[in-house]
Amino acid sequence: MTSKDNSRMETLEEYIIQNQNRFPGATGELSQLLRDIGLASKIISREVNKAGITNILGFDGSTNIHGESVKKLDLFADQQLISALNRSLITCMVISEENDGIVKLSSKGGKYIVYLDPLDGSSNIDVNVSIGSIFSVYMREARYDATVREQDALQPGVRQVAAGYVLYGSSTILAYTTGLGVSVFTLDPSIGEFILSDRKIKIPDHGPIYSINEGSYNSWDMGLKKYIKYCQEEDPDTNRPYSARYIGSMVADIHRTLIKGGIFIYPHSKKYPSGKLRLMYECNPLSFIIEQAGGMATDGHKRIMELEPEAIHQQTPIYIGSKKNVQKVMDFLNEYSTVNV
Ligand code: AHM
Ligand code: MG
Repeated sequence: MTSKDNSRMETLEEYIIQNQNRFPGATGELSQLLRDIGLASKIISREVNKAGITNILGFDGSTNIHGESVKKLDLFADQQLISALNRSLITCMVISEENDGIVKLSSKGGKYIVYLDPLDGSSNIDVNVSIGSIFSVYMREARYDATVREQDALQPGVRQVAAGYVLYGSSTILAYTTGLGVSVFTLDPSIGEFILSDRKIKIPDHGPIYSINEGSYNSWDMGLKKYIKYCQEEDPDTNRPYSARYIGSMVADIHRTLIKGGIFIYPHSKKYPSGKLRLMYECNPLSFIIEQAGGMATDGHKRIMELEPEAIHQQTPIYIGSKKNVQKVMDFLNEYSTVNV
């Protein structure tokens, strides 16, 4: 959008308030929560952009609950998001990739529970590759009970009331859904505002791109091996061979998939028998976004958002993207389900 179009610019704040006004009984609390996340992500974006010129790059020396080294920016992002959510007193607890247990916030009566991956793809920070933040929001079921329990957070993805991501790439993009389609905003750094860039984005039904870490090929199931070979075969009618694209930052890979179509896969393997990616703060929120844009997300057999969670940090395989691509890989997985690798 050029400066000539300024009169038509709609900021994230305006957009959230207008949407809230469409629901006469709305309390405005979810709107506030989304604005809190918007504000925190602007601060994170600023730090990510100057990471190379400040002392913030590098490890802080500790490891998170998955045994991975924690980078300073991960902690910074975690703190910014949690303190933004704490200030508005509508969230009772946060579950974050960077914290082992639940994080109880000041408002014990707050009606929302928020899952966060504060800085996903953080191994890419040092090499200037895109990274992102992911969030997923649930209503607390026992909301007048003052005791905040981990059990309240174990809800299937179909119960999310909002979810979204922020991608810190060549520009900073925020995409979110409350179940009425996916809206996308681009941060204009000159005015410090997220500007609406797409009101109801749709993912193509089919896309000629596959995205997977092929280094683990030898430990995949036969059905997946056959599907990837299918992607590489020549067939002009179905746009094959597909292109391979893998950034290694899930938010960036999913954002490309949303725009261009195709499929992103993180399967189970010998190294990750249950998959690597986390159901509650990576797979569910990104599945909600992709489904709301008209796509599909499964664990190879079942819809991701219908999986019953047993633990806040549990992992799952994921096959996510354009409907036709996801259906195709599931056909391969079913056909070869009894064949050993
Ligand atoms: P992280 O949460 O520790 O950053 O790990 C998650 C990331 C995803 O963004 C990405 O899709 C995946 O790990 C890449 O894993 P791999 O390097 O095994 O391909
Ligand atoms: Mg992550």
